Amino acid sequence: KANHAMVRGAFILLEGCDRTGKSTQAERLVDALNRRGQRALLWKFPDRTTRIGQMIDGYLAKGQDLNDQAVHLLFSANRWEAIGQIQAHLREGTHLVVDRYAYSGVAFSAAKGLDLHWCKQPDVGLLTPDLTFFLDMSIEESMNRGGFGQERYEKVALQTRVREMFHALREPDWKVIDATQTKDQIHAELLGIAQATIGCVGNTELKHTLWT
Ligand code: Z5A
Ligand code: MG
Repeated sequence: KANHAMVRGAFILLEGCDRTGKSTQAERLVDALNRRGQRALLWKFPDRTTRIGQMIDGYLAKGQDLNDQAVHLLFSANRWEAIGQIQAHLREGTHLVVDRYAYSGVAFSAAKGLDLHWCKQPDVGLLTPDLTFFLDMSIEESMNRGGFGQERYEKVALQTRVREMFHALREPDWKVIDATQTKDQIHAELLGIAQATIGCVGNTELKHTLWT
């Protein structure tokens, strides 16, 4: 069987502060791709379904205490434990739409006061996204959206530092999206850019170059 016939899937990441619409848009993007006959799968970090993910959920949602470094390493381990499955899907030609990743990992831990360089180390060499959308809006506006305030990190001062960290981590090729637009406007913008990327990744190799 000729290898060159194998077209891999695209790794599309959505990043951003809380309540910027990442999960809403990730779901809509996956649905739209599937409806166009392009196999696509949603992957959310943290993945709270694994054993490591349950420890993260205990910390975020159930008030269980862990020190900042230990939690940071759990979030990273939660990505590494998934990466084999993610790669397998991509190699089979399925597109992966990923809701948060290592940039969230570093932005939150650094915002809590951990050293930025230290924070990046556990994710060095992780699979690199083909396309990253950064959904951006002011913290004031995102606070007005539903569901804010239930979990440990949902405080204005921390969220403000997280946003600064995201901007410090921003790569030149990120697509910065105005998250104050309507859901339909954002969806149309994301779908168009995603389609263009999907058309390009085809025969290229997966890259394990995050922060290398
Ligand atoms: N965290 C970490 O510390 N380290 C790591 O490595 C990782 C994560 C991966 C949980 O993440 C926490 O983990 C998070 C970061 C930290 N900290 N906090 N806080 P999570 O991904 O599970 O967080 P979440 O609770 O699922 O949601 P979110 O990410 O904060 O929200 P979102 O996905 O960006 O937004 P949404 O759920 O799509 O929309 C929020 C609301 O706004 C909802 O009512 C929508 O209907 C509404 N919405 C969405 N779009 C719009 C537009 N365009 N207009 C108006 N209203 C809208
Ligand atoms: Mg979400």
